[in-house]
Amino acid sequence: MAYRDLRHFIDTLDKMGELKRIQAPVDWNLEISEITDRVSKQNGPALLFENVTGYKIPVLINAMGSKKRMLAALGLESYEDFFQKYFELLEKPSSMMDKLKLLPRLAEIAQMMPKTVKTGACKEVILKDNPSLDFLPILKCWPKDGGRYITLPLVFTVDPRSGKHNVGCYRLQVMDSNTLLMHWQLHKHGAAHHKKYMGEKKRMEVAIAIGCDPALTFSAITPLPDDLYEMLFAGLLREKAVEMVPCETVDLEVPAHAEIVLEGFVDPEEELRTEGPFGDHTGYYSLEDLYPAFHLTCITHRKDPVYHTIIVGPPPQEDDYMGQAVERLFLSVIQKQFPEIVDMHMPFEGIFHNLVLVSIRKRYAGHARKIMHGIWGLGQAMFSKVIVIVDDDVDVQNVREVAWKALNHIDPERDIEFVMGPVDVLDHASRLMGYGSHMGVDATRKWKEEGFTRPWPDEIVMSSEIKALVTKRWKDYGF
Ligand SMILES: Cc1cc2nc3c(=O)[nH]c(=O)nc-3n(C[C@H](O)[C@H](O)[C@H](O)COP(=O)(O)O)c2cc1C
Ligand SMILES: [Mn+2]
Repeated sequence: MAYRDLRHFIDTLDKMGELKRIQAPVDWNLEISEITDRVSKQNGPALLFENVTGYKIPVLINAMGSKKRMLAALGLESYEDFFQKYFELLEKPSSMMDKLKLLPRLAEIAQMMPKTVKTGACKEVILKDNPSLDFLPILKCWPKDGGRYITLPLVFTVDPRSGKHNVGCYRLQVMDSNTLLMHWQLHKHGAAHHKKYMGEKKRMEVAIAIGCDPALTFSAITPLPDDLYEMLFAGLLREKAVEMVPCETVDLEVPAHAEIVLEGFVDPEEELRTEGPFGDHTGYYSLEDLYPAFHLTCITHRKDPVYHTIIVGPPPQEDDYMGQAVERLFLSVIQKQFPEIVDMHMPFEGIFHNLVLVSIRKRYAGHARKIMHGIWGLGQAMFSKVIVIVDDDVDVQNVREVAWKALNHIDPERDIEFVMGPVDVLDHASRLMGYGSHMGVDATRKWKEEGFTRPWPDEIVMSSEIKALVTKRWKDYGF
């Protein structure tokens, strides 16, 4: 199912009883942030602040801040089966009939490709003369933040060589009424594009959409492979093409139903500027660093736009549910590569990739280590800081069970492996920014083929007859 736009999703949240409208006047400066943080720590609803002091535009926040709302945002009942219908298309059809059956499915998928339309609601107001960001209720999230940040933008860029499009969600620091800083980190596709423009000394056009169908916003945060266009992925999620409109002042397209669109450019000749600090999803401030400036050339928006934003900070928060959706959706994709993986879990406290718990069906000596290295080689999973591999009798969704069994099963000197590699730019402990160590823990049972010759003890389990008897007699005991 597809939402037409963000307000269609807001209406749906309202009908689900998952939206709280707040009419009391609130300040963009830290107040909305503190309210939202408290609400998200209490598993509270999505919030629509309708009266932000000094602004006419309402602020939507915490819209995807629970598993229920995140699933609703993607129009899914569960994450686990989502890719299955696409995998079927990749399997070799066994007969001519099977082949023929696939044709309509392929035609359906062709219908999900992004589609250019002439115009859309995002063009209701077009501001080209001295456009200014001043009408937007952009938040300052945390006390030591370097300024106000647009935290949930969809940033559209094009590779100057291949012409391929990308969308990433990269926070934008407001410098003044028409300048933003582009926080695309080193390993991200936006940064790769920027590097090419710098190399060729070419002006880099950028378009930013704020407030879209949440399937589009989610696609912008999803770690997709290079050159896989996020708007195509969004089309697959919503099973309907994303309608795109050409921008006014740059040669890019943006979602036709966006609430607000910012157009502009990055000048390759200009020096990078200091961005940050920013209270980040690690629960710490990310430090200052150098990022390029974006110069605004045009704003288009709806007549009565909604400003969609998010705060990140100590978990649990809204972005954890986005991370969980990525984990659950992409498990089946990872299992295509590594069918021996039974389950995978990144607990919220591990901020996505600091702790990855994986259970496997172990078939050969060294199998756990092969999986660790496989994960370190997969896209943004390269950031995985600590990977713990357990056998398939461990439920990785149960962190207590993992801790109990893994800690019993390891001989640390033998079972822990350190490797060097790229680390997340936000990792404040690594020896260098973006480069450091990773730890793999092989917490599987050790085999004689791995040099372990002592007997391995059985796990304690009561016999089923006695269990049944005690269950039956429970009341007799006086409990
Ligand atoms: C709320 C939120 C804010 C984010 N902010 C940034 C950011 O400022 N810079 C960044 O590089 N990635 C940020 N990310 C992660 C990227 O959106 C994510 O890595 C995405 O895959 C990037 O797209 P790309 O792979 O096309 O570069 C953020 C993610 C979320 C959920
Ligand atoms: Mn990308």
